[in-house]
Amino acid sequence: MTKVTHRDRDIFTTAHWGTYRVDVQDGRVIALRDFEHDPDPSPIGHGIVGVLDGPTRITRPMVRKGWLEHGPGATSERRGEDAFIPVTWDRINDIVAQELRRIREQHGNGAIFAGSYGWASAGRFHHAQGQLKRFLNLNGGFVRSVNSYSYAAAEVTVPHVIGDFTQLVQDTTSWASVAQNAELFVAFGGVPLKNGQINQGGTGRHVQRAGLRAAHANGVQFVNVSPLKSDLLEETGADWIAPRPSSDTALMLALCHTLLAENLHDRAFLDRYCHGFDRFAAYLTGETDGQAKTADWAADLCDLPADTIRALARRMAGQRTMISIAWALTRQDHGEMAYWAAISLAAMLGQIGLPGTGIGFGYSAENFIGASLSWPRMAAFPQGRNPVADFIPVARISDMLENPGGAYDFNGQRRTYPDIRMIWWAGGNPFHHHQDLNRFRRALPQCETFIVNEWCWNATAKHADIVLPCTTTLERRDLGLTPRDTYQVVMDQAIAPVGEAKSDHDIFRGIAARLGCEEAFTEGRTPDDWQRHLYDVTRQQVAASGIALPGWEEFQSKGWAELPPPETEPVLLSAFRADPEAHPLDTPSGRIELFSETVAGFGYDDAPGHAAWTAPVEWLGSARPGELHMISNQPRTKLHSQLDHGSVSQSDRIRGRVPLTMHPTDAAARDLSEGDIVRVFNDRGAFLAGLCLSETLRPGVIQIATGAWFDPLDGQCRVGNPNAVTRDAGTSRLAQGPTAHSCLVRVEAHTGPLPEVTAYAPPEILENT
Ligand SMILES: Nc1nc2c(c(=O)[nH]1)N[C@H]1C(S)=C(S)[C@@H](COP(=O)(O)OP(=O)(O)OC[C@H]3O[C@@H](n4cnc5c(=O)[nH]c(N)nc54)[C@H](O)[C@@H]3O)O[C@H]1N2
Ligand SMILES: Nc1nc2c(c(=O)[nH]1)N[C@H]1C(S)=C(S)[C@@H](COP(=O)(O)OP(=O)(O)OC[C@H]3O[C@@H](n4cnc5c(=O)[nH]c(N)nc54)[C@H](O)[C@@H]3O)O[C@H]1N2
Ligand SMILES: [Mo]
Repeated sequence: MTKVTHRDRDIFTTAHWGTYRVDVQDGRVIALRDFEHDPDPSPIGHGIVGVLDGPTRITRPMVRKGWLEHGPGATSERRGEDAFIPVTWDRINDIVAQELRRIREQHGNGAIFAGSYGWASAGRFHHAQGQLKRFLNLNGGFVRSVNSYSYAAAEVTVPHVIGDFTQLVQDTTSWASVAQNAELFVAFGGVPLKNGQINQGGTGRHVQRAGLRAAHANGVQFVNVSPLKSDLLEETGADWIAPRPSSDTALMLALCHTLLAENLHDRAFLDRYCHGFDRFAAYLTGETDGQAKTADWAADLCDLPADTIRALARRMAGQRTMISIAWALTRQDHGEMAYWAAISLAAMLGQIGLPGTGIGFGYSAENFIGASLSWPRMAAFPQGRNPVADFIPVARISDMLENPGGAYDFNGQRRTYPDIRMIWWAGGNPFHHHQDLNRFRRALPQCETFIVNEWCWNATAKHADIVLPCTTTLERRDLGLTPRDTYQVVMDQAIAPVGEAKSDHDIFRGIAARLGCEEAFTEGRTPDDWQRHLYDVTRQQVAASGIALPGWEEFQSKGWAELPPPETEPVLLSAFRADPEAHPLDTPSGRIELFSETVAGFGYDDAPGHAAWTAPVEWLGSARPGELHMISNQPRTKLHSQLDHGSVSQSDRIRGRVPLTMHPTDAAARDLSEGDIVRVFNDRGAFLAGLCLSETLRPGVIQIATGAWFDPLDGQCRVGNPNAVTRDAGTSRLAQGPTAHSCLVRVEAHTGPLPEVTAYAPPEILENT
């Protein structure tokens, strides 16, 4: 058992949602205390107290009964229903090593899928995906996934238009610059404070609320373009415009058309900094397709008054304007085009690259966006080289499992789906995050062996063949080093590992020993050695950019360190604006491509070479009577599915079900009242939820947060995971991103006895077999 040592200072931890001091009594965590330097701490972290042990905790290695008794593949359709048999680490290491060998010999490494998408936990060393990938790279490699569920459509499209997307997100103009320089902030998808609780890799200083407040106090006016009024802090006094969901591209095109028709566009900017405006303009005027993209045209599509659209265009042209575009707009049918349209609109306004104005890719999304950060380069645990070149776009997993050898298009490539026999997940929860989970469940038996590293019995663990129990961050030492926050935090081990749980690193080390690559995996370093090494390398690297981090001992004894702010406030694309010849964009023309020959050359009917409107398959414009548009956005009480079983996430449940918000008119039409248990359904599946009524969302739209632990019974989730009904299809042939937000459903009262929630109970575990 790992020895827990406590220094003469408080125990610190950091997570994607905050930094805390940990109170431990008799070897158990009894409370977390918010970090005193955080101006706006998040309650999310407190949800962990109480679930570190107990029935939802996985305490021993487990093998699914049917898999153990009948071998790989024989009973795969029993996944999610079968019992589990606990085994020793010795035995599980043998089993996993042998199965990995078998798959490699019989099918090759190209039959192993370990995209393993997911947020795992914060901490620079104990990063589950990094550990898994390093281990598999030493064993012949694996099929990976590319891009994210967050914004895949933008990751593929934006580089064709204006440059590397993640770099643009990192370079976002700061809140301080917005407050000082903008007059108008138009937020497509709002800036919901619920999202700013999160920062990938650790959070010590929540700044989103202060950023909004400072801008408001300095006179910046806000417009919230969203189906939800609550997507913007009430005290900003934001105007609320609520177009039909998934119609933003039409709205933005009409804003562009109005600018053009009223000669409000910045010709000089378009000439100097952009490529292909004439081609785009020909589309706007209808020269190319016979349909002018006027405000009247968009009014019908967006179900907004045309005058509202024209007035917004004039206002944006008349004021120093920042456009913010939520990542949610990518998670829709044709999500590529909302981003291209927003860039085109910002280009026509001509304010890109100037302080406080232009465009921002996701002020809505995470705390670090718009925070003033210096972005030093930090060391990462090396993953090695993957000998397998094959990959899939991340959200195409069910397609892959259903069509081995099948062809598909992606970003100009004609590709073939691999024939996958083994899937390994560490640090993600596909049975929460993927769309149309009933389809995913039906497709999963294509793979013979599904291995999952997890600490809690969520739906992914329950659907596994082999479960490797991992520790949480509170049961191991780690490093909270992140460029996305000013605070760098030690991550102490607060308690001993629960049960027989091991860190992902130790799990892979044990299997590596069976496969003869333990030394190559660890390089002879213990986890503590690795952390010291990563810290020292980071310290040297940041010193090169003039930033001083304390020495190891000082860092350890204080518990945290603070990075200085950047010398100047970040302004997105300011260098390009100052001198486009010296600082060209990473696009074929070096300019903003309002028309892209590259994308046009792909010849995709669903993704032309400029921002364009194509009606989504599912939206209010195609709804049959009684259908509603479901928004399944990020949860306020947790990060995705993490800690869904904890007290914070469970606190807002209505008779054990996730709250679902509906407009009173839609409720009246269905004879539903506040607090009712409702059944939300379509041809793909169903889920139960608890009804909340509110006039702060657009009629015809319902909203439910993602993240509840999937609890299927005959295709119906008993708790309220919206992915029981979402549509699993790519955004287009260009990006093949997820489209969770384009989804039509029906809602009715649940009748009959309320089924028992089983999501938070362990599966059947057979002792002594
Ligand atoms: N309908 C709908 N679906 C969506 C979205 C939406 O908007 N609507 N959003 C999508 C988006 S943007 C995202 S990013 C995804 C998020 O999807 P995920 O990132 O898969 O969701 P998480 O719940 O964060 O999953 C992380 C898992 O890692 C586990 N974990 C934590 N620490 C460790 C560790 O140290 N080791 C190991 N092995 N495991 C650990 C947690 O218990 C949890 O099960 O969901 C997507 N799904
Ligand atoms: N508390 C918390 N914060 C999180 C996360 C979490 O799980 N919990 N997840 C993090 C992750 S991984 C990500 S990727 C980011 C995601 O960041 P976002 O994508 O910005 O987050 P969402 O909440 O999905 O969407 C923001 C808002 O967009 C609105 N919206 C949805 N569809 C449309 C539309 O068609 N048009 C318009 N105009 N608005 C629309 C919704 O009302 C929604 O509230 O959030 C991060 N922050
Ligand atoms: Mo995400």
